[in-house]
Amino acid sequence: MKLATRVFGIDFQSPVVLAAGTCGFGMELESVLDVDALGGFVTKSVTLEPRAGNPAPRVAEFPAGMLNSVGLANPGLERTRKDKLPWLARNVRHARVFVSIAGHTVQEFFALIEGLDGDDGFLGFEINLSCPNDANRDGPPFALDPAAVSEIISGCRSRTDRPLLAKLAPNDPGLADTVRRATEAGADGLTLVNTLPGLLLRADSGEPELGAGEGGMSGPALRPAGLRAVREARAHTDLPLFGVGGVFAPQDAVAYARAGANMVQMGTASFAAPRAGLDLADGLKRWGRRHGVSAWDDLVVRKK
Ligand code: RRO
Repeated sequence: MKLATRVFGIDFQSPVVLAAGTCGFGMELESVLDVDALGGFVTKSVTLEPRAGNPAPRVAEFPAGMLNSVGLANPGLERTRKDKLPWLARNVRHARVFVSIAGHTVQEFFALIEGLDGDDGFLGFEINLSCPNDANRDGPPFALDPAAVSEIISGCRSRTDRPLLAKLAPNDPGLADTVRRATEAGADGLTLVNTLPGLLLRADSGEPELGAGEGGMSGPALRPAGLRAVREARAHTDLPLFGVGGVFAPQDAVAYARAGANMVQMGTASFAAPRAGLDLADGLKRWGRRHGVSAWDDLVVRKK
């Protein structure tokens, strides 16, 4: 099966992208996998200031997946520019890199775009509107505030010509409206979905398993939420969609394509096994051979 695909006018060598937060800035995986062989990857979300992150433990497993509250640990804008982007510019030729950005205010998103846009080493931005673990923000993530979605995406759009992905939430009761707003505000693609808010408690003490208390759930249990969100989004937009949530095996990626995803992002699976993204691409080729499908693009369901 031919995996190469073209979205928003850009060629990707495969539809498999590593999700934000699971591959650092690429260089952290250098010794375990050739990141340049991936379709692409999304960096850890970058904030204006460096963030140490939330108290340990930041990750807890359960039989159907994982709960995390990393708390946006990242080097901040200036160190990202100085220490991370130059490595990407030198080492990544074929994989498409998206820098994830996360503001605590609308204005911070704009400052991040302005601070990063002139640098080399990446293709586009993923606007993280849906982090469930931001202790510095009162209230729900921006993705659940329709006016904020419009304001952030249109403000980012006016500040960069690079591709912009908007990363949306799985627990959005107004997803159709959010998708419409992100589309009208000038996003080039949508990433669906971020993790789902959750809580794991110790039976003996009743204490949360994570140091921060609540977290975001990912892994196989998130797949139905991701598929539902992608299919609903596909009914309301022609934009390229990046499906994420429980992508482990080739059939998971194919299910996302059938829901309307042009690309898939892998998160929890590659957290556990860093090579999982490359293995998934190999598995997709075999899947196509077995099922008589000659191109990934033939699987992707378009808007009716
Ligand atoms: O850093 C995190 O705790 C985190 C982020 Br920014 C996000 O977008 N999604 C998530 O599950 N964790």
